[in-house]
Amino acid sequence: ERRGISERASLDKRALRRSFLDNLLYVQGKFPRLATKNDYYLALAHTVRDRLMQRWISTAAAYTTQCSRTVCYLSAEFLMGPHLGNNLINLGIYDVAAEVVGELGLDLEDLLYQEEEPGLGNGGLGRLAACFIDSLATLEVPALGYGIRYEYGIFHQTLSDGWQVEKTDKWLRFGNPWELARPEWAVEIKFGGHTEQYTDEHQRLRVRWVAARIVNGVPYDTPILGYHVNTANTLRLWKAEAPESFDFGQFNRGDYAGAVTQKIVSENLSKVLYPNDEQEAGKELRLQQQFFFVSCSLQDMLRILQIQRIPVEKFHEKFAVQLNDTHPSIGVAELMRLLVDEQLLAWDTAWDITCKSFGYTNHTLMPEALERWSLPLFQRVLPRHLEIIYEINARFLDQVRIRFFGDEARIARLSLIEEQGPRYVRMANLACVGSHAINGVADLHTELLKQDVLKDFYELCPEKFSNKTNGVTPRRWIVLANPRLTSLITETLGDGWIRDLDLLRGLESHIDDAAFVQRWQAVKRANKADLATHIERRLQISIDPDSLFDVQVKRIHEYKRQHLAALHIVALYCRIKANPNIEMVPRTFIFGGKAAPGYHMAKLMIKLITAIGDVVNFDPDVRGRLKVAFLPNFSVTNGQRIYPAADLSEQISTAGKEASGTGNMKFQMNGALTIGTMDGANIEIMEEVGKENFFQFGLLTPEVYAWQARGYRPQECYERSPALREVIDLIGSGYFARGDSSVFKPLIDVLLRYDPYFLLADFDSYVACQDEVSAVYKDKHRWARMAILNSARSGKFSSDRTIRQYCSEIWNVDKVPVRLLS
Ligand code: 26Q
Repeated sequence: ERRGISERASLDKRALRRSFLDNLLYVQGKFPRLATKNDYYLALAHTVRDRLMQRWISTAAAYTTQCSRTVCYLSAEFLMGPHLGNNLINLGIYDVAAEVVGELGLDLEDLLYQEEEPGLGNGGLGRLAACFIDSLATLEVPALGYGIRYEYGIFHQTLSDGWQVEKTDKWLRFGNPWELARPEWAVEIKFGGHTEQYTDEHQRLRVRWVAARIVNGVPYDTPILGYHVNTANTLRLWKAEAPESFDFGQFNRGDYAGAVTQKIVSENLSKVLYPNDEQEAGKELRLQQQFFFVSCSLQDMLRILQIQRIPVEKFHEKFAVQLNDTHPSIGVAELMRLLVDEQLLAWDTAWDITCKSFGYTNHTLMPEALERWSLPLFQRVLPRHLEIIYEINARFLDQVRIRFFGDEARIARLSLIEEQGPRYVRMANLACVGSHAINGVADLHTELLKQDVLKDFYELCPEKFSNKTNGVTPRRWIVLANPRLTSLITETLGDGWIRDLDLLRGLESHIDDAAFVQRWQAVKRANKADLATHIERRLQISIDPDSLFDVQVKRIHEYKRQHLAALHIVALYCRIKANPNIEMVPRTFIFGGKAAPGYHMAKLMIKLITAIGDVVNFDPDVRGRLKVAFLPNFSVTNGQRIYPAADLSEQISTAGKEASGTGNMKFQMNGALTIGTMDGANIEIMEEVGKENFFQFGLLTPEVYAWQARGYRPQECYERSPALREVIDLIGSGYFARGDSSVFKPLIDVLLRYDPYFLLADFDSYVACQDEVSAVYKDKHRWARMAILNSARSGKFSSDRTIRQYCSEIWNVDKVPVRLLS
């Protein structure tokens, strides 16, 4: 029996080949002759999965026997990206796996691209959660990621005539070899109905929640292996199912169809990920989803306490529960309900436990993005939680009144309930009151939270606030995405940098080594050639790998200002049209990103970029000096091809709007230079690399505020800048829309009348800065040295650093090394 485990989990080449062929036969039911690429992918996935199991079980055993303190990361989104390549790297068998499949006439990369990525997130926030669970496992910290197993992830984006078209993301179509259903740990979740008071056997007044509807939550577990360690933590995602018994009333009355309808309604709960769409804010199903996964997760934690025989009063000693934005913040009220109504603890005891358990991370500075739920909706879905929130609020405001007697305006701002006009529950306020720690995701963002968005909470409890600047995992974003760079760095420094990214500083001493710089340039050139081939295949436009690759990939949003980059392209185009022989550094502009389906201006921004491309790419006057490519369906998978091939990283949000950004860090690590505003983590990137290695432009946050206060007139910028006028007029004329001046009118009108994101104010500064970029790029050697320094100084932006700070400053949790059981 012992030999059985070790044979099936062995990492040597012979055993891998044996497993691969066995799995093809016994899991896929195919001989090599009939096997499809997908059969081979799944056979390899199961080969890797077999090797994860032993580590997963050993990890669970270590945590259970040691009753380890555990991080529970609650997130409505986990944007994981494909698992196979990452697991091969973390197991240390990527190269040997490539040999095994190679000897069978297959290409490993080809098989990796078979995997449908689990796109269970919108963008930055969901991808951050994925980087965090990678780092937690690598740092050997006991952790559970809790979320929703959406049947449909973020929509698949296609383009039709340059307009975005959404397709459903059927990621589970061919099955998911990485997850294991655990129906034995299913929980019941209540919705709606009403509450009743009753007196218990000790004559104490208690509340009972009589629900209108019950839904089952079934956990699906995915192992998350750390890099070169035995730790395999768990990502536990909940699927909603109709309880078998609940519809019998209806069924027995003969309403079979009604019972089936109920089943469909229940299962809708985990059906689809909501795009971060203002249109969709306040939707009932979204609140139900949030409560569903949070209640499942908290009940799961109580079950774990029970099996480890830990008294419920020690909940906060066992678990550190982190709220990824306000999406799971209903957890504050739900934990109170579980502790008071079900575990029968006294209110004060329960409140003490709750506050000591939760931490809250804020990810936004946009006031309109703060989550609120209308009272009638909240009452309808969660009647008991509304009562609990009223009670929390009454006690909280009593404390506030002691500190700020008579300051009614402040009390109204701090209240969990918004009372002016229609009434709302304010989820950020609930998260702040119910947490012992509140953090922003970059230095500037945290400062703005303290001065602005959460000012009143800061003045009440300054000690709760701290900054945790975001980071990204170098395993996925360098080792997996950029194997050429990985080889070069490892040959130069050894492989220690993969777990300790600060060691990249060692590259600085090679900056005068001509052979090293040349190899560096060859790596970038090869990555660019790969991406050029990919673009040519996808978009049927030719790309010059020696042109400057100028890249902006991220969700499409006005505050991120993809249209500012578009204005710059048009400015360059105008220069060429005015003087066809003008000398110009050839550039390839690469864009990617999804627009929320109901966000019309964002969709128009995509149309503008593709329309400019359709003119510029084929105008003979341009002579190939400018190319514009909008790569459809930006995703983790596509990001892995794009970041390694970038020369220039566009991080051009209006100062004070981007909480952090994380794409900026992925570009930097892969040796792109940044053109950026002093926003989010850009500021810290510039601090690390030095001003001389960063292209900074644009208004600073206080300047933006001052312009706003003075009354900003974008029309004046337009009138003052001839270059800007020419660009705006050309777009406004319909030049990029076959003469139809109506297409881009809404976009141009907003810019000239309101320009809420200060594009016109920043235009001249941006264009001047881009001219500086071109001047530097002409000196290829200088550019390469700057790029090397950017990479060498990216150590701070490893999510390992971020997670160490969360562990010591918020979670108070230590690592628990895992011994392999055999
Ligand atoms: C809200 C209500 C209804 C439906 C959807 C949503 C929703 C969903 C996702 C609202 C926001 C999000 C995602 C926000 C997000 O990704 N924020 C980004 O977080 C990153 C990680 O901290 C930062 O780097 C980015 O600056 C920030 O924009």
